[in-house]
Amino acid sequence: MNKAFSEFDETHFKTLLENNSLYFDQQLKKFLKQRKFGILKKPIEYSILGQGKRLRPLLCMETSRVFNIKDDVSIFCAMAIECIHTYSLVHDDLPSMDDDDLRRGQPTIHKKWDEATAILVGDALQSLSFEALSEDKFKVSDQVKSKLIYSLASKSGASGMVLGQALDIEAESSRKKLGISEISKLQEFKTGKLISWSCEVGPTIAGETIEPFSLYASKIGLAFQIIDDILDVTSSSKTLGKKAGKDIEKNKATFVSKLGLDNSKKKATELVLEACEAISVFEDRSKNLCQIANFIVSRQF
Ligand code: GRG
Repeated sequence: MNKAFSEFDETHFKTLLENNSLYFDQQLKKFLKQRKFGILKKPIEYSILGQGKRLRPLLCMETSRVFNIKDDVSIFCAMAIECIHTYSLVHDDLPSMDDDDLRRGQPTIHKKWDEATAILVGDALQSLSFEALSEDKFKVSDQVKSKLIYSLASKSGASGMVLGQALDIEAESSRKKLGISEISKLQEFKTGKLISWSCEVGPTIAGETIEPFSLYASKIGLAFQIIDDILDVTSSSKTLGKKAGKDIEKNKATFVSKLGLDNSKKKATELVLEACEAISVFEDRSKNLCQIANFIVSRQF
């Protein structure tokens, strides 16, 4: 592969992410405004209109751009995945789960309001995700729509992200420490499944083969988690917008505790190259996806 193609152009990526987030946030606000949430309006908006990186929406929209699918079509998938992702963060922060006080640089929902509100906000966001995908304004065929709804339900539910979370909780309470292949498997479910759905949006809407995008997703999903483990050790709560140093505090088996910092970084860098290779058949049209993969390993937050 052409090296220049896979090199990270930070300025280009920043502009791409900023423009995408601007459009995404505008559309999301419009989508939320059309609904009546009563007393849940404030906590729902607080959870989802915060400082998220909007990486999964960018993946939905960028894999769609590979096939010339317009942003006003892929935006419904972008909103759907961000709703599920935000629900997972709100529930993950609950005292019965990871018990966190800080998320996206602000107090978690159960701290700002209470536990019942946090549970309900998560529940509401999950339903809202499927409202976005079943909207009449989402102009794709019924077949594509039901394919996307089915795959998101399956990847976020008990055979996807929720299973990953259950395995993570089980591992924390077990005395037996996980090995690298078990950590990778757990992460494939916990973080990987939503990333994989986001990357498959473009080819699914276009009716094209998803394989190169699934491979790309599996590489960036793993790289994302490795970097998350690295940042937990090397960064601060202020920079991350969530509590740092939690893995050591919980004596958790992570990529860093197993491989060390340098080897973890090396592994993540290799995965980025493999991710870019997986979609290189799309040549110039996959350039931005390769930049996203690079951002995942160079990110500081
Ligand atoms: C509670 C059912 C349920 C599932 C929770 C994804 C998850 C499962 C929990 C999140 C725990 C965590 C911190 C995982 C590490 C990877 C991850 C998903 C980080 C957060 O994603 P970012 O960095 O967050 O994309 P922003 O805020 O930028 O959107």
